[in-house]
Amino acid sequence: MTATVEPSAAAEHEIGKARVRKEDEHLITGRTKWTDNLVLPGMLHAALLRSPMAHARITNIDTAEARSMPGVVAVYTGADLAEEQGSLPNAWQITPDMKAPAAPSLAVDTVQFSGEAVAMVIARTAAEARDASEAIDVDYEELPVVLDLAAAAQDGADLVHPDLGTNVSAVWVFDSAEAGTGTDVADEIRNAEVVVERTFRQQRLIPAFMEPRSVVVDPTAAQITMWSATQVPHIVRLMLAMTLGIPEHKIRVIAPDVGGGFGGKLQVTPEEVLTLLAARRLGKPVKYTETRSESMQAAHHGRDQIQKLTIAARRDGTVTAMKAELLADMGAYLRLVTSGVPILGAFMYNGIYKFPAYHFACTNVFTNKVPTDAYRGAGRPEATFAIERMMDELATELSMDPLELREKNWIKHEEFPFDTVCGLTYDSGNYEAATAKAKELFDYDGLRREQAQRRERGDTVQLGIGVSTFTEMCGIAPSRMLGALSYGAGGWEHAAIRMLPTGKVEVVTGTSPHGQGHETAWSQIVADRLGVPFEDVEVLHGDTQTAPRGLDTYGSRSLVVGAVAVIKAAEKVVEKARPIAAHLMEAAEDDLEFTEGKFTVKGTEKAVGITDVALAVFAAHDMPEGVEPNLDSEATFDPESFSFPHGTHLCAAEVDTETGFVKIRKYVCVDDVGTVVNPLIVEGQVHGGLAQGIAQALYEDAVYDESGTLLSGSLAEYLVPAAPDLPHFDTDRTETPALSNPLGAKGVGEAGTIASTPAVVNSVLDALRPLGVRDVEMPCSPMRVWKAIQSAQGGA
Ligand code: MCN
Repeated sequence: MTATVEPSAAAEHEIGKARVRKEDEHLITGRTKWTDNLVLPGMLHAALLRSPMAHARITNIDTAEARSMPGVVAVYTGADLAEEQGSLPNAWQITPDMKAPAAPSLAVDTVQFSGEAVAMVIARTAAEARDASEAIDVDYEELPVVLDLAAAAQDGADLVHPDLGTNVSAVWVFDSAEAGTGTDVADEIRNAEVVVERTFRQQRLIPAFMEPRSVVVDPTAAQITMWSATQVPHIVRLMLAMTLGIPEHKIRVIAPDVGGGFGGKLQVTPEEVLTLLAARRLGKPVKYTETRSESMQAAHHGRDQIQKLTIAARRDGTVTAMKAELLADMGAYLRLVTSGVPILGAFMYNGIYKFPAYHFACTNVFTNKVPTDAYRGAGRPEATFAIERMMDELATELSMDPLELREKNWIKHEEFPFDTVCGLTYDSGNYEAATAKAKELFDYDGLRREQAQRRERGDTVQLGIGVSTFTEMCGIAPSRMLGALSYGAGGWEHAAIRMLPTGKVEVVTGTSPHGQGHETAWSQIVADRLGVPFEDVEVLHGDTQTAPRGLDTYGSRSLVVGAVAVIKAAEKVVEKARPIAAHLMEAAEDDLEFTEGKFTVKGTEKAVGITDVALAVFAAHDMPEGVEPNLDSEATFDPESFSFPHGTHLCAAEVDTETGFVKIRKYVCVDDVGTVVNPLIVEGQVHGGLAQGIAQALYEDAVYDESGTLLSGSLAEYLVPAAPDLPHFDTDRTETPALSNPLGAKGVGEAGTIASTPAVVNSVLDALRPLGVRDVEMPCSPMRVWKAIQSAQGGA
C-alpha cells in the first residue's frame, strides 16, 4: 500500500522543483497592497478605547470631550450599537448544551477582559481618532476577576458570565470502549504493570503575526467592500452576512497581501464588525489599524490548557492505555472556533502508536482573559506534546531508550492503512524510515556516548537528548468528518482555470495564502498539468469577487485540498480541449494523447498545443459541432480523509546547571509530507514551524497579573525568538505518498510547530533527570530550569 521513494522522483518538470517564490519580492520589499497602505477618497479613521479592567460593570461613559476634539466625526459606545452589532459568531457547537455567551464587538454594560473595546472614535486622521479616544471617560464598577483555570472550573467559583450560572462552557468526551475503537481504559490501567501520571501546562501563547490586523470598509457603492488582513475572506463574508443581516451578495471581502496569521487571523473580529458598522452609518470609507500592543492584548491567543495524563504499559514497554483529562481556557467569549480547538487535538493523543485503550475528556472553561482560538497546530501540538512527553516519562520509568520504546509501540509501515484507537484511519506512513534517517543525521549513538561522559564527569553543562516522533491530522477538510464533529461548515475547496487566448493561464483558488507561497506552488502544478511555462500562470486569490467560492487557508489544508481542486480543474480544461484538438487535426479523439502541453495523434508527428487550442477557441471560426467555444473549467474537491504527515525530530540541548540556561546544540528533523511540490517552500515552512515550536518550549508566555492585566503585552516582554536565538536546523525528508489525494501530498504548514516543542522539552529533562528534576513547566526559561534544579536538590 505504501512506498518510500526518494524526494520528488516525479517525472513532471515543475513539481519537485525548488522554485524561488514569485510573491516574495513584493512581500519582502513591502511594495505591495497591505491593507494599511490603502487610501480611499474621503476615508475616515477609527480608534478603539479598550478596557483596562478585566471584569467590570460600565456605569457611565462620558464622550462629550472626545466629541468636541479636532477632526472627530463620531463616537460610538456599545449602547449606541446595541441593536446593530449582534453577537460575534462561534461556529463550533461541540455539545448540544454548550454554553455560549453573547459576544458583542463593543462592550455594552460589562467588560469581560482587559483589552475589550468599549468605545470607538471616528475622525479625519488616525492620530485624531486615537487622541480623542483617550479623552473618553469611563466609570467602571469592579467585579470579581476569574483568572485561574482550575479554580474557575470548580463549583462555587466567581462567574465570568453570571447569567450562565457556571464557568463551564462544555464537557466533551471520547472513549474508545464506547466508540468501539478499542478497549476500556479503566480496565487497562487497573491491569497495567506500570502506570505513569503527569500534569502538564500548555501556556497561553500570542500568535504575534508580523502585520497587525487592519481593516478598511468602503460602503459607498451598491456592494460594501471590506479589505481585511485576514486568513479567511470567504468565512468573514459569510459570517458578516449571517450575523449582521447584510445580504451576502451585497458584501465583498478582500484579503490583499497579508503579513502572516498563524491561525491568529482565522477569525471574524470585533474590529471588522465595528469598522463596517461605522462606515455604513457614516456612508464613508473607514480604516482601522491596530497597534502592536492592541494586537497582543486583544487579538485571540492560543493554547492555555492543563493536561492531566495517565499512560499505562507492561514492563516490556508495550503501551496499553492513555487517558487525557483537559481543562481548556476559552477566555471570556467563544470566538469562531474557540470551543473546537481542544477537540481537534482529541484525535491525536495516540500519536503514531497502536495501544488499545484511550479516554479523552475536555472541560472548556471561561475566564476573564482574551479569548483563545486557533494558533498554529490548534489542539494537535498540545496532543503531541502530551503523548511524546509521556513516552519519555515511561521510558525513564522502564529504564528504556526513548527511541526503542517508541519503536516497540509505533505502527509498522506494513500495517497501513491503520485504524487508530482515536477513530481515524492513517492512510500511509513509514516511521521506521524517517527515524533511521534522523538517527544517522543526528549521530544519536555518538551524542548518547558524550552525554554519558558528561554525566560521569559531573560537568556543569549537561547534555540532553530529546525525541519526538509525531504525526498529525491536517488538510482540514473532509466535510463528512467535520459534520460528525458538529463543525459549522464543510471543508471542500474550489478552483477555476481560465485559458486566455494568448495561451496564458489564470488560476482562481479558494485558498487565501498569507505567507505560504500558493502563487508559486499552484503555478508549478498548473504548469505541469497543462504543459505551459511556469511564468505563464497567474494565481488569483483572497477576493470573494474574483474567487467567489472557497474556504480559505488554515489547518495545512491548502495544498491537499485547494491545489487538488486546481488539478481537477486543469484536468477538465484538457478534456474540454481534446475534441477541439481532434477537430483541428482531423483525428479521432480516442487517438489523441496529451503530454507536455501538446495533443499528439498516436503514432504520427501530428500535434497541436493546448495554447493553440486556446487561440482557436477564442477565434471560434472552426469549432466542432455542438462544442462550446470556451476552455474555462471549475472544480470542487472534498477529500475522503485527512492528511497525516509525520516525522522524527531529535534535539540535543546543553543545559547549564548553574544558570539554568538552555542552548540547543543540534536539531535534526526528518519530515514526511508525501510528494513535495516545492522543496524550498517546504523547507521554509518547516523552519518557521520549528521556530514557533521552540518558542513555546523555551521563550514565549502570555502572562497576566492578578488583576487580569496582560504583563507580556509588547515584544519587549513576550519573547518571540529572533534568528540568533535559534539553532541551525538539519532537515531532511522521506517521501511516503498520501493515499487520500491524487498528488500523494501531505500538509506541512504546522508540522514543525507540532513536533518541536516536545523534542526540546524532552531534551531539557533528559539533561536534568540525573539531578532529580522530573518536570519543568514551559517555557523552560533559565529561571524555571534553575529553580527546578534547586528544588530537586533540596535547595530554594
Ligand atoms: N507544500 C509543498 N509540498 C507539500 C506540502 C506543502 O510544496 N507536500 C507547500 C504548499 O504548496 C504551500 C505550503 O507548502 O505553498 C504550505 O502548504 P500547506 O501545508 O497546505 O499549508 P497551508 O498553505 O494551508 O497553510 C496553512 C499553514 C498553517 S495552518 C499555519 S498556522 C501557518 C502555515 O501554514 N501560518 C503561516 N505557514 C505559514 N507561513 C507563513 N509565512 N505565515 C503564516 O501565517
